[in-house]
Amino acid sequence: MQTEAAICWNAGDPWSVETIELDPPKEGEVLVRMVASGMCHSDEHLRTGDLAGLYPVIGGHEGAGIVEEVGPGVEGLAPGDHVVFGFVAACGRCPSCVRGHSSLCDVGGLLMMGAQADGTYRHHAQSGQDLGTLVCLGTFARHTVVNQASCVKVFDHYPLDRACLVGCGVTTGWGSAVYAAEVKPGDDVVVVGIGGLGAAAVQGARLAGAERIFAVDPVPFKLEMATKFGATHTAASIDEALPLVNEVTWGKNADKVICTMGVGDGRLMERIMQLAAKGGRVVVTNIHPMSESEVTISLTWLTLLQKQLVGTIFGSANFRYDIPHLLRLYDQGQLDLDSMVTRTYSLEDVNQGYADMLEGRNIRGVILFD
Ligand code: CXF
Ligand code: ZN
Repeated sequence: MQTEAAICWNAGDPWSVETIELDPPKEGEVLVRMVASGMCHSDEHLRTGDLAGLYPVIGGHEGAGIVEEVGPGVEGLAPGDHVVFGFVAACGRCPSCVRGHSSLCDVGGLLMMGAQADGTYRHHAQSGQDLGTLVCLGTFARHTVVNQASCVKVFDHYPLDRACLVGCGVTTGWGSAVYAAEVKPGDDVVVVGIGGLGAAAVQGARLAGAERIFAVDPVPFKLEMATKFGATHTAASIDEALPLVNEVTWGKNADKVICTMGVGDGRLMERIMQLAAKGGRVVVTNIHPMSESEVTISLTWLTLLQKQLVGTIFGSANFRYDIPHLLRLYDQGQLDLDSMVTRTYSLEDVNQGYADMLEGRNIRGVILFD
């Protein structure tokens, strides 16, 4: 069939919306008509080359849609089902999955490369050239073919223009606070960077019972939004946050610090570590440029003050559990997804959406397909 998709042909190129050829789903694969796709910063990292990718590639990995066709061997999904994609597929059988760490799934790792599980491609340019799809999803497309291991079926009554957010940003941010940072009741938490991830991390910290939540971002609109999501204090920069956190916590500093900046910067890490209390934990959720090879941290103080520095992918969540769970919290009014969607776009306006993101105008932009 023919459909339309936003392709990045080479690192640095803008998204090019083109008609493509899409093959039917093969063994274990599912054809999905996209309803909505969030515009996460990682797609921009792929476009700029900060995140190494194999080009040409169809972008988008935070999506929700409706199943149109299933390939042989697909279980538990049928045409008409509403699905949200987990951006790291979960097979349910590998050592990580069976130990309850599906964000580290082996099949998910394989599919990250952008080809289907059998190493071939379903998406092709008009010239016939194969097109990869970001993390084997490619949600910047009216239709896509994905592996069943990437799909979770959700109730029909959830609005998919909100549900798409739990496919990456919300689960990643929320899980960064709840699972990776293990925020406990009464903790003091700093969230550095208030985009989609940061806004969800603030909400996760609030739901986990944090006492004080410090939001750090240079954009006043984002700090205003962070306050709406549960931040108790705000700062425009790490330099401004350091004395504020120290004073408000009476010199203890933050039990947990969560890094959710647009792009990580190794030169900031020492000051980020200083935000953490003795025995505190710093969680790195944001992507750093792949080319970055140096990070400045005092490992003496890491040892002497028994601090922890940990990374997390997909908020260390198990998306088959966490996506339906977070959607229930949304349904009950405990998780605010509505305020996270600042603007919506058509697929043709994808480059405008990213320009708005880079200008700090959006918590999340969402592409709506008609
Ligand atoms: C990224 C991680 C690297 C591949 C694309 C998605 N995570 C969240 O945005
Ligand atoms: Zn993402």
